[in-house]
Amino acid sequence: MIIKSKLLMLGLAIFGTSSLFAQNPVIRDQFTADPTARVFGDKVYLYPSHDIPAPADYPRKDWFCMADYHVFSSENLSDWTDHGVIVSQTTVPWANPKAYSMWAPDCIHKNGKYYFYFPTAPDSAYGRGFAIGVAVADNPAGPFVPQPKPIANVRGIDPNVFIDKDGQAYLYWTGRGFSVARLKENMLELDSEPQIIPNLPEKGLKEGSYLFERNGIYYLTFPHVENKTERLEYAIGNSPLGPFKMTGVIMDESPTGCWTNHQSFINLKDQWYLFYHHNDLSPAFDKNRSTRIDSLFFNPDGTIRKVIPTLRGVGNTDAFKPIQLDRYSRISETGASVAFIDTLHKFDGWKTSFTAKEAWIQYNAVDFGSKGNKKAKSIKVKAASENGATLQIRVDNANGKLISEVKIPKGKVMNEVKAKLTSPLHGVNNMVVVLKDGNPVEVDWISFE
Ligand code: FUB
Repeated sequence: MIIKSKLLMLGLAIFGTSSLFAQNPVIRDQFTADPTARVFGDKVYLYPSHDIPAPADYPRKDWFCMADYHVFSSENLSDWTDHGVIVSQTTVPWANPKAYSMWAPDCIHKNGKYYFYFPTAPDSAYGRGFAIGVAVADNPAGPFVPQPKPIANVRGIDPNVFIDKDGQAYLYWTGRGFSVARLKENMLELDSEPQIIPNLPEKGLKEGSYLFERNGIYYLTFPHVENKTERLEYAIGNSPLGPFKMTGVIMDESPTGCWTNHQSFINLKDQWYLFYHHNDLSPAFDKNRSTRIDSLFFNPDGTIRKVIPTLRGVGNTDAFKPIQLDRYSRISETGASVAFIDTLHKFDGWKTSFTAKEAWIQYNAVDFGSKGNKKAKSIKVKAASENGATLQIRVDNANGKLISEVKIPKGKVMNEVKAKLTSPLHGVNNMVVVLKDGNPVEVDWISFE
């Protein structure tokens, strides 16, 4: 959810943001693909590309369509401020203003400036295909000023910049395979001839290379089509220039069939996070994608543990705010499902439906606060049931301790219904909502008081 109100921002500042949490996808009022996340100061900045439905002057209705870039920032991974458009195809001096080809970008901080790297189709004076440009700002949210020309000697897409411990910056991009070159101190020009990175899979599309370092290991990560759609793979090396050795798969192909995926990595308060995209808000058209975040873990030998994509996302969810059950951790095999609240307005989000006796949905890591602080004494459920239904609220699993029974009265319209808890709850708990009888019920959210 995007929060812009100054009051809420003030609330975040006062109450601290030590807890990091998010449900997937993280931005729900527009499409955000190819997410590059960076930690600048005490905030995470998200530089995604911006999928839009094709406008009338763009004939390729079945292809990627991107006219500009926004930047978002967050202190807790959940509440994102949209700082608006930072670069647009109509304001980059060398760009074709009607190409709608502003593909995967990156941004990096050096010498007090922020450098935003982006690919797009250039004006005919610069030839065909894609070129890569830079826009420069004094602040991570801009304003960014595009350079008058694209970077010389670079053709391709998906720029990524890595700055090594000695301060040397490297630019990686996708053209014929992956290329890498040193950047000059000004971050605007190459300082070496581009080299193609060898020893990577030759069969199947590869794009979106992203390099990061941890404990002296350099991870070259990228989406690759091994079968039909992209999965996230990686190779490791002992320098930014390699040599790299193929090492494994970070994330399998999207279960929803999204053709692309695209990754970046941050370490925040000693936890690694993977940013990637699926097509959650556009199930029927996979060129309208949405940013997701899941936690990333390493094995003792430095290899990456495969990340299973979740709806639940990361961190603990506050028990005293609406909990979107549709971003569940587990769901019963039958009788429970998730659907858009309004199929014509997908940005309105989802609801859960229970249609069979004892169908359940489990939502993990709900934070009720520590003992002595706030305690949950009752539950509120926003739901509707045409014939009336009873929901049981349990902890741990579908057979776990019963803490409340909520009677949803007959009615077609969603209403808020309250019920007492059998005993006050505190700490972090996994919550399970179970349909006691078989009467269908739809739930928007649950929350505790
Ligand atoms: O978003 C357009 C292209 O799709 C990106 O540049 C690729 O990495 C892929 O995600």
